Amino acid sequence: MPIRKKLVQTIALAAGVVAALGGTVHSAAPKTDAAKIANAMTAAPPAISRNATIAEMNEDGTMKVLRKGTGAWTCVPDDPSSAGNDPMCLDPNAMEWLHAYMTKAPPPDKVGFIYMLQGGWDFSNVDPFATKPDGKPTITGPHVMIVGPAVKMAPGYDRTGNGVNPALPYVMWKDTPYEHLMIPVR
Ligand SMILES: [Cu+2]
Repeated sequence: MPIRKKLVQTIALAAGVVAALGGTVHSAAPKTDAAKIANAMTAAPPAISRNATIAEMNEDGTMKVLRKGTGAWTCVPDDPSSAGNDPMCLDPNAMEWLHAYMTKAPPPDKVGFIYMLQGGWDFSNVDPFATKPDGKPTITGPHVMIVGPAVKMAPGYDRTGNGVNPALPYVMWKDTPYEHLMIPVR
């Protein structure tokens, strides 16, 4: 998953980590509302993101709507505090899940679905609230996510945690309330 606390230290740290890994620093995070909307729309197929509401997530879990949509989906632009480009599009249940995560509340007992077709970048595969690395960051390519407590009942997915092969389907944040399936699509 995505969205971390937008701490200045985190940005500095992420930049340092990525530089240390030989990657490029994520300096292309969208700045204007128009750029944020365009970025958010790349998370899902156009048929979905075209009509989606585009909203930024504030640190306290509230939303700032950048564009009101007519469809059921919400797309969120890249989180500038993480090193990767990681916009996402969420169905209504997944929005409730994300809000629960942002406010550290128990997620609703619903199944939600999220597109992350630009991929994801996470400090930790085991700690939902990590703001610094506890190993190598988990860098996942284009994927979709299934979220909600029911995910615990889906057997057969890799629960390695840190060091997982993110090219294959796996469980992120296992044994936490925010455990979810990461399913690569390319
Ligand atoms: Cu993800």
